[in-house]
Amino acid sequence: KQYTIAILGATGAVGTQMLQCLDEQEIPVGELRLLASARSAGKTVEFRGATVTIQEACPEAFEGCDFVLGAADDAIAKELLPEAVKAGAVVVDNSHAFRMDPDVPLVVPEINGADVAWHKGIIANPNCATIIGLVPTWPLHQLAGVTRMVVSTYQAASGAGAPGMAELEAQMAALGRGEELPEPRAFAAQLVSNLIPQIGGFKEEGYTSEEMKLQNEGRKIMHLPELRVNCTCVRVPVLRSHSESITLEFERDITIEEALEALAAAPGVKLVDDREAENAHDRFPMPIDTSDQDLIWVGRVRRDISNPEPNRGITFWCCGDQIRKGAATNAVQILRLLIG
Ligand code: 2RA
Repeated sequence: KQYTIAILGATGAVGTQMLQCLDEQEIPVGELRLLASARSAGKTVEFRGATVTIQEACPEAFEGCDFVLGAADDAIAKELLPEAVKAGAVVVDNSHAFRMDPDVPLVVPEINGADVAWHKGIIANPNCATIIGLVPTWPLHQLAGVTRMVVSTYQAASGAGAPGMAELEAQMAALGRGEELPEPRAFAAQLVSNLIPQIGGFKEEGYTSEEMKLQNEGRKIMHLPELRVNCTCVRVPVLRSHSESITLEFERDITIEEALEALAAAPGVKLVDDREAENAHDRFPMPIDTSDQDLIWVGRVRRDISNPEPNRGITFWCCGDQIRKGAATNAVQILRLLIG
């Protein structure tokens, strides 16, 4: 069977990556509709040897669609995706608009793929930092029951969208040539050789919206309503991979050997943890290793020596591509679950 599939927000970093993932994951596409703003309408994109013309996004564009991949911002998602459901399409949305809706499954296929069964038209793709942190957390939870997570994230400029990446590249190039950073100190100018400990707006108790997502989405995805999470999200001058330092607390004993064995076998994970290795690339994961591929690389796995119980805490480091597994790849993997 071939499907009529639309991408809403087809020209952004995530929408463009979704197109590539449809091909990579061999999704049977009969008709492809690329929907974007009026500004992009009329431009063409190649897909599997055919030229596809970008159309302006509007409710009528969903007529006859089997599936819609949402890669637009929250406001456009809220406005248009319910129209897609009304037109009979099943939606996989990457925005934050529907993630916490009780009628909307929030899915990481390696963790709770079965939740797609109760969708009512929309399935939400989790936040990139949530996906990247939970893929390696899940196998350890299955072993020993996670009760608490303390996380620090080091998030790439790509999370701020394609303009953020382009700006950072330009600023880095300018620095490389020893030029002055141009004023005004735009997003990237503030970022080069700097760190910004704020992503999203400030919410309760001084945490940002990005930091609360890991707790709120983590509880929903892992079906752990009591999970306790303390997260600090930081923007760093890296192009497209997020990194995270994660300390987990468990309700049952887990040794390092058990943790390493579980991570080595975990779906979606690549374990890179050899302190004796010749070079850093084999010693631990780094963003330059994980960009433009779909696995979450995990390393620096060690017992949490600050936990009063000798085998109830594990700390590790992980890196993953924010645009791929953090967004587009995960969404198309959900689509694959729906198609079978
Ligand atoms: C960020 N997770 O990294 C947010 C949105 N992609 O900026």
